[in-house]
Amino acid sequence: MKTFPTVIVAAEPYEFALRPSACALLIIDMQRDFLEPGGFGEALGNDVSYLRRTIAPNERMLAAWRQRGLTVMHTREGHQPDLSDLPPAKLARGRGALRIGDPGPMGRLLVRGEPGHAIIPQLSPAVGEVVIDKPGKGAFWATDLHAELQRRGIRQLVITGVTTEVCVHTTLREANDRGYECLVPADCVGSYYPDLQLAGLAMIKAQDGIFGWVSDSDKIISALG
Ligand code: TIU
Repeated sequence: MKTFPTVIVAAEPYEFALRPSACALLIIDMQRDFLEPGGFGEALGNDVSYLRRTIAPNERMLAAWRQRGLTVMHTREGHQPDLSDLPPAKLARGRGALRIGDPGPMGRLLVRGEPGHAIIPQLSPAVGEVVIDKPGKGAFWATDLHAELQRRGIRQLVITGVTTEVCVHTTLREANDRGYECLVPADCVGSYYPDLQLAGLAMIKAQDGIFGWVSDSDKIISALG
């Protein structure tokens, strides 16, 4: 891979020194199950339209990373068809009519290989882009993500996807503890709850960047040049 000079991204709580060759774009769980009607997100009682505003900015970020030949990774939340990797406590959670593994209009909810488990077509992974299948909210738990990043010399993550306060936040916190510098473009992460979106972003940059930095897609793409 080409090496690129460090670029300075306008961010909060202060500017982020982005090292493109050491910085992966990590797109969290942009799956039909969370973003389209009839999936797991809606089964939990959520309005999926809140998440759909993240699609266009994620497309722009993905194009920017691909054009420069930089590292892109995707994650998907989901379980084996026999649900052997689904903790009973996760299965039992909530009081909705539908649960993980139940049939829905996009196949069995949150089960690997079902139509709803797929990444939305707008952000389909390209050949060579790592796709991490994860049974939990965090992308490091029970996956090879850390090893895949380490072997590519990745030290920084631009984390996008859904949902802000759930899988994005869990992954960001796991990444922070493993020594990655994390930058989150606010327009590329989404929550079903506007107040939790704001709180999730505030928590990242509070205390002078306790978990990382917050910026937006335009600032990151223009800094890359
Ligand atoms: N429910 C919710 O907000 N999120 C999840 O269940 N998974 C992810 O965030 N991907």
